[in-house]
Amino acid sequence: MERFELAEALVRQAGAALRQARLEADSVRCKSGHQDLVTVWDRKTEQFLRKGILEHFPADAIVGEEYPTEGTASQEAVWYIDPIDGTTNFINQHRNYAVSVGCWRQGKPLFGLVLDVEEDRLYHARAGQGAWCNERRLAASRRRNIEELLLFTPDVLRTFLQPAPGGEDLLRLARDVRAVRSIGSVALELCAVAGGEADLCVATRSCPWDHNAARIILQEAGGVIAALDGGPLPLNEPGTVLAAGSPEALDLVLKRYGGHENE
Ligand code: 2AM
Ligand code: CA
Repeated sequence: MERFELAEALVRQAGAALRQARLEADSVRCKSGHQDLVTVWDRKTEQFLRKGILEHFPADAIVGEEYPTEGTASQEAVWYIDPIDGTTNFINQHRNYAVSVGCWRQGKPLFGLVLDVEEDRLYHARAGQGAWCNERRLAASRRRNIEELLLFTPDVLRTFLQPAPGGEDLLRLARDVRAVRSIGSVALELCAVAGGEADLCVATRSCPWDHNAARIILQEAGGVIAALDGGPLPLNEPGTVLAAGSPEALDLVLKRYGGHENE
């Protein structure tokens, strides 16, 4: 079995189990605080994905949210997995959460899969082959007028009121765009940009397992993703992610609101 096929089978199985999952009060734990949560299902699902991947591809490396990295970046393929992206939604809403699996080889994208579990929508892309939501081809937005853009962010409070260095002008951006919306899952937010439902996304403190699958989908849909200063988004470090439907829209935002003012 190829890596992509394996990944799709594992993600769909993980999604089916999560749809059936019912949380007991004692299966939720705080990590760094009461707004940073993990459940037994995050752990179980990540174990399931890791086991399935390593059974078929024992020499691959795995970077996931809940367990230490297995292998090193020099290995043939590196998998970035988030068993539940949007854990808070999983707990409180039982919707708007995703299983996210991205695979890279020597720093180059192979494929990304993001399953919107409750909607049973699989966003998927293989490098060079376009981006899809189930069987529907995705195309990112071409809008370029700031006042027409819809800005998605998974964390309204921190993004605008406690901005990361260089993000001090994001509140002005939020006032200038058509509206700000929040799903609460970095992966689903980036897929919304890939599908043209959002024009921009800014996510502070995003981790490699949050965005490395969806960024492949976004790029295959014609969108762009960068660090907040406009530089390339690192593959293996957390940071603020800025995504747009087109290079022109990203440039516009960076010029007018970026940490490194070009005007
Ligand atoms: P998670 O559900 O996998 O933790 C919502 O805040 C979005 O930000 C989610 O995609 C969430 O991913 C992500 N996120 C990652 N690290 C976070 C942190 N330390 N605190 C809050 N959200 C975090
Ligand atoms: Ca997670």
